[in-house]
Order: sequence, then C-alpha cells, then structure tokens
Amino acid sequence: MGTPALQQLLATKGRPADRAAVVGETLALDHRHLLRHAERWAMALHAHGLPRGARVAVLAEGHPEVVALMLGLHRAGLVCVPINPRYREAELRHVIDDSGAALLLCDRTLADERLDVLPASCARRLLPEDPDAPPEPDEPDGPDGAPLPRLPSSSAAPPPNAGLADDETALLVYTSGTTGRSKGVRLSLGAVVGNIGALTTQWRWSSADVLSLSLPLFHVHGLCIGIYGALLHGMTVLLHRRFEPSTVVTDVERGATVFMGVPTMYDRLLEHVERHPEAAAVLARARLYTAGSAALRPAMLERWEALTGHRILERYGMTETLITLSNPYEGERRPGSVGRPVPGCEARVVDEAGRDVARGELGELWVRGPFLMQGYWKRPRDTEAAFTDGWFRTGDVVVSDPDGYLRIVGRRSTDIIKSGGFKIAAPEIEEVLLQHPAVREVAVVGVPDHRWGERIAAAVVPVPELPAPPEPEVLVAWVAEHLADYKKPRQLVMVDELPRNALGKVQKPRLVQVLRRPDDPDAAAG
Ligand code: MLC
Ligand code: AMP
Repeated sequence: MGTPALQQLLATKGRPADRAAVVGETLALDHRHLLRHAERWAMALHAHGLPRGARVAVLAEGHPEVVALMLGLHRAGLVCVPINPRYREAELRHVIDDSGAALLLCDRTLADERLDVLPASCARRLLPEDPDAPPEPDEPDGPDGAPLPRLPSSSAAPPPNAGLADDETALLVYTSGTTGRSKGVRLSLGAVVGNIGALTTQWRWSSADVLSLSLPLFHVHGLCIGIYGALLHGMTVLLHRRFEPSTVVTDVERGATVFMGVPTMYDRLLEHVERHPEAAAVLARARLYTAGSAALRPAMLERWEALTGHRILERYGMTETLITLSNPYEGERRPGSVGRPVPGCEARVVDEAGRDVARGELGELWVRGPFLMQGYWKRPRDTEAAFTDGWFRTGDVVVSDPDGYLRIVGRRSTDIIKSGGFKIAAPEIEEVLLQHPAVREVAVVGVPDHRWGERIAAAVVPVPELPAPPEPEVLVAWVAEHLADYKKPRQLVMVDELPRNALGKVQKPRLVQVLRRPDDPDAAAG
C-alpha cells in the first residue's frame, strides 16, 4: 500500500520548510507554518466537540488560512463542505440543511444577513484570516451562545483522533444537476490525491513551480488541482480572492511558472494583452498554461499562442469524476480537443443503448476508475442512476479522433448551462422567474457566447392580463435578488409563446437558435 493521501499532502520531506506554501494578499504561510496552522485548526475543531465525519461548511474566499483550515479538517477526521460565497439565502440554506453541517466557518467580510436564515443546529464562527492576530472585539458568538473556539497554542497536544483515511469522505462539493436542487458530491482524499497526483505529474509540476491561482476554492478546479496539486509537489501558490488579468501578469513577473484558468479568464486575459501589449512578453516567461471546466475555443488557443508563445494545455473533468482527460504535456496539445484519459482513468464513447460507437461517431462519454466520487450525499437513488456497471455517465457528448484524442461537442441535457466555468441548472432559474407575478411561462437555455462560453438566456411569456409586459430588467433583478449573481439571465426576451413539440414539451434547442445573435460563436459545450 502506498503512503496515505493525507500524509502525502502534509509531507514536508524534500521541501524547504521555510519556502512559501501559500501566499495571500495579507498573509503568507511557509510549509512549516501551514502545517502548524492546520494542526491548530484540527485541535480547535476537536475541542469544539465535533464527532468524526461531522460536516463543517466553509464560506470563504481564497486566502492562506482557508487552506490551513481545510487541511485541519482532514487532520481532524471531519468533512469539509466548501460553499460558493456568491450564494444567496436559499442556496446557502439548502447546502447547510442538506449536508447537515454542524458548524459554518465564514470570512468576516461574508458574514452578513444571509446567515440569519441558517438553522440553529449549525453553529457559526468567523474565520480569522490570521489566527495569530488578536481577536476583533465584535466577534459574534454562534446562535447557541457557545464561545468561539480559540486556537490553542502550537505546543498543545495534537488531536487524539487520526486524520482521514484514504477512503473516508473528505470533501462534499455541491454541484447542479438536471433535476432538483444541487447535490453534494462525496470525494475521498484517496481519489483527490490519486487523480491530481497523476495529472500534475503528467504536467511535470515540481517544487520549482509557482502557481498563480485565482480560481475559487469551492470547486474541484481551484481546490483539487490548484491547492492539493501544489501541495503534493511542494510548490508555492500565489492565491487570490478574485480574478484580475493584471494580477496574473504581476504574478508571472514575480516568478509564477504555472497559471490555470477557465476559458472566460483567458478571454479576459487576451483583452488585457490587447490593451497592454507589453504584458505578452511577461506572460511568455511562465512554463505552463492550462484550461478546463468549459470548452476553450481553438481561436483563443491560437491567439494566446501567437501572443505568448505558449500553447494552452486543455483538460476535461467533472466534480463527480475529477479530471479524467487531458492533452499531453509533451506531444500534441490539440486545439478543440481535451486529449486522452489521465493515468488511472478509462473512457468510452457510447450510444443511447450503452454500446461503444466507432471512432469519429458522436456518443456520450462514460468514464471509470478509482478516482470517481463515492456518491451523492444522502442520495443513493441518484448515485445508482448515475452509473452503469461502474461507468459514470457524464452526459457530455463527445467524438473521438482516429488516434483516441477526444473532443467535447455538446451535452445531452439542455437544462445544464456552463457559464464562466460555473454549472447552472436552468430549472432553478425558471422556478424563480415563475414566482414573479408577471410571468406566466418561461424557458431558460444556455446560448453560445464569446465571453461566458454559454450565456444564460430566458424567454418569458408574460401574464396576459397585465396592462403592459414587465420590463426585462425587472425580471433579471428579480433573479439576482433570489439567486447567486452569475445565475441571472444576460438575455431576457418576451415572447407570445414558447416553441413546443407535439407533446407540449418546450423545444429548447430551437429556442437556442431563436435567441442566438449574429456574432455569437458556433455551439460548443460550455
Ligand atoms: C461573474 N459573473 C458571471 C460569472 N462570474 N456571469 C456569468 N457567469 C459567470 N461565471 C458576473 C457577475 O454576476 C457580475 O455581473 C460580473 O460578472 C462581474 O462580477 P465579478 O464578481 O467581478 O466577476 P469575476 O470575479 O470577474 O468572475 C468571473 C470569473 C468567475 C470567470 C472569474 O466566474 C469564476 O471564478 N469562474 C470559475 C468557476 C470555476 O472555478 N469553475 C470550476 C468548476 S469545477 P454584473 O452584471 O453584476 O456586472 C469543473 C470541473 C472541471 O468544472 O473540469 O474543472
Ligand atoms: P462541474 O459539474 O462544474 O464539475 O462541470 C463539469 C462539466 O464541465 C462537464 O460535464 C463538462 O460539460 C464541462 N467541462 C469541463 N471541462 C471541459 C472542457 N475542457 N471542455 C468542455 N467542457 C468541459
């Protein structure tokens, strides 16, 4: 048996302990301090009386103490539930209720009225951005009145319980599906470390690398590849709360060798370089640029290469499967393709009956391997329905090149939208719009878009009795009031009726065509 995953993450062997591990905007932790902070979190959480396997929600932006906290959770045998800070009340409440989180640790800047809707069973604590700093006088107690867990000094005894075993659930990452509310995906440390280790070794990550990371830490892209991948190789992470193109340039200037982003980030970076041509020479100094979470248009890849001399390495993944396909580090990085299976993963392209199709024919991508999710949290039926004979059915429509390189060409469900790398369920937005008194019928779709990959577009049939139809802006604001900002429609039109088939079902592919604008790109998986 190999080294347990947690030990691989916490290992300091071969790494200069005083080399920066995570550098944030206000705090930098070297490897020694990161581990010390993690250990103190483990002790504090243990002292808080949380039983093994308890869920702890984390509502935070990307800063070094969050990384220490997450490692502390693994060390304390607890399950980390990272939450998107853009969520509004109902989305937040759903994740807390569904996960049964006993504790929410929240950045001071994010602790607002949204937390008022949380159940009393979930204690709330502020997450200090530097736990060595003296506490703020106004730090609130949780609803149960219990005092805040003070971090014990580094000399205190380590927590008595063992850290997470490879096959225990370490992360519960919420992701949207075609039906119902978002589901918690159970990921073990064994899967994360096994998969990300294989991927990043293929990408030649090493302790000499410095990663510029502006991806959020509540999704597998930023958290698993970014943070855990960098930890596995003893790298330095320059960690940012938000993405800003100029920050990437500055990071490379100060020594970053790797940048990882969603295509929308590359779109913004390209715009930046067009405005500041001198940035291209700086960006050229890095070693590796990777993209994923949505389709990278070949034109973007080509433009990036022309400007910086680097060909972006595109790979493919899913919260449920981690990263299963990647272009090679050496060898051809093919535009419009996501490459071949990552070591340890298997892939098939199948027809509706689950039979393999010939290369060159469209089919659904099925993946298998030891790195898949353990299942959806408390949803055995959904878990069972997601697999066929151990193969996870991704729902993505792909085609294989003659040499086995795969291309993502679409998605089976028109109810899933990928905007700027975020997955969004169209029915969730439809439900909110239907609650508006002026809306009689609505259909929401993703339309191919240069900036967002897909933009959320809505066709609304207004209530006929109204003296005038509602203003589109009013309905967009209504969605923004109820859901995370990125879920609001970027295009909203009033229609007399929705296109339906003979059975009365809304024909979403037809609607996408109706809502397309002349300069929109061709369809591609968002
Ligand atoms: C922000 N906005 C978005 C948006 N993000 N609109 C649509 N889609 C998005 N993804 C809107 C805001 O609502 C706001 O609208 C405006 O953009 C500016 O907001 P901002 O907060 O300043 O945006 P910014 O920080 O620039 O965010 C853009 C982004 C972000 C691309 C950096 O979306 C992002 O971090 N995306 C990454 C998502 C990710 O990590 N996915 C990985 C999933 S895991 P307005 O109208 O108010 O101006 C996965 C598996 C795998 O997919 O394979 O990796
Ligand atoms: P998520 O559930 O947020 O993890 O999103 C997973 C989905 O993102 C996949 O099912 C794909 O539809 C999409 N995706 C991820 N990587 C790529 C890629 N390189 N190209 C196209 N789509 C991608």
